[in-house]
Amino acid sequence: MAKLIVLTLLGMGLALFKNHQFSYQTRLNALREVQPIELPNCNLVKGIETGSEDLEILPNGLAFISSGLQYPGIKSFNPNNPGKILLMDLNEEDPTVLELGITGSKFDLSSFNPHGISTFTDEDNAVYLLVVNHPDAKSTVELFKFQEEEKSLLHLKTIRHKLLPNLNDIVAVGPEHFYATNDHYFLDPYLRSWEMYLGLAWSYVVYYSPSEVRVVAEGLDFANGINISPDGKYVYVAELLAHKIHVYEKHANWTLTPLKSLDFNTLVDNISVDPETGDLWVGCHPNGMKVFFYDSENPPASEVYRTIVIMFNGNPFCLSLVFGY
Ligand SMILES: *[C@@H]1O[C@H](CO)[C@@H](O)[C@H](O)[C@H]1NC(C)=O
Ligand SMILES: *[C@@H]1O[C@H](CO)[C@@H](O)[C@H](O)[C@H]1NC(C)=O
Ligand SMILES: [Ca+2]
Ligand SMILES: [Ca+2]
Repeated sequence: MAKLIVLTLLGMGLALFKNHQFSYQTRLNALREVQPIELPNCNLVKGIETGSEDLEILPNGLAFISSGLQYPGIKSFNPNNPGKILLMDLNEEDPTVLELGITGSKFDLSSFNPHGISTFTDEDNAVYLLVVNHPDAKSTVELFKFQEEEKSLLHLKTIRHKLLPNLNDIVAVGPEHFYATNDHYFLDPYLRSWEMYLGLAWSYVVYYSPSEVRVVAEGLDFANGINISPDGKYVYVAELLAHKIHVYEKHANWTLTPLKSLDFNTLVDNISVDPETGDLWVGCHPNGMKVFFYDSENPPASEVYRTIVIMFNGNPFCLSLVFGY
């Protein structure tokens, strides 16, 4: 009898494990393969050998690029050097990148590890760049003022908070006000890997301002890119391992209510919003297994989706279509 029970429990355990293994593969989209596509108007921008994690374009055509991220579990092309913020002028015929100098006495350049970025322009046309930073595996938001003449960033402030433990991306809604995604719940590397492996979906979104900080969305399986519609009414959050983009309605008190979700067959990462049409341009990883288990012989691909946003009775009704690989 005892043997039968042991055997049954073992069988149940194994079935659960196989089931879990299957859902883990599904979450990573491990079986997806893509073929390269020729894009005639696509040019390699030289001078960004250390990767580009996020990109933000100002209305005047100046683009900020965050480069050199070191992130636990992801292959780094820049293991021994600090990261940087690059500037690119898209008005130029053949745009090149320039590394922005950073000024401000209190900022530690040697541990700079920039991740998601966002800009905010105030009524005096001062441009603020908010940067998720991971100095020594911690999470902070660095607030800079862009000095266009000097082509530099003046460091104003470092923001830390217990509700901002595992930041990935931010979207600024004021000079010191933003929504941010935490891609994990746990800080401890061991607990973080179990959290991801088990698919606990404890990742969440926070609203931060100097006077108020609160969780505005939760229950996400690796919250990643975040952005806002041009009219400021909707917030978009990419849920990497559920292959979804969630559309939230933003209220005057900064809380969010879920409106709808879009399904993709890819791991959705950073989201850019077209300032004129409101369409979403989404940077994605077709196969997460290849991202988390990097092999230079069989490198992970990436792809871009354009999601056309159509308003219907005042609500965003979305249609998603693939743009290219
Ligand atoms: C989006 O993020 C991924 C990595 O997380 C990166 O490979 C890609 O270049 C980023 N895309 C943009 C447009 O920032
Ligand atoms: C925020 O505003 C929304 C919509 O008006 C309301 O439903 C919600 O209860 C408010 N929440 C808080 C915490 O004030
Ligand atoms: Ca961003
Ligand atoms: Ca990201």
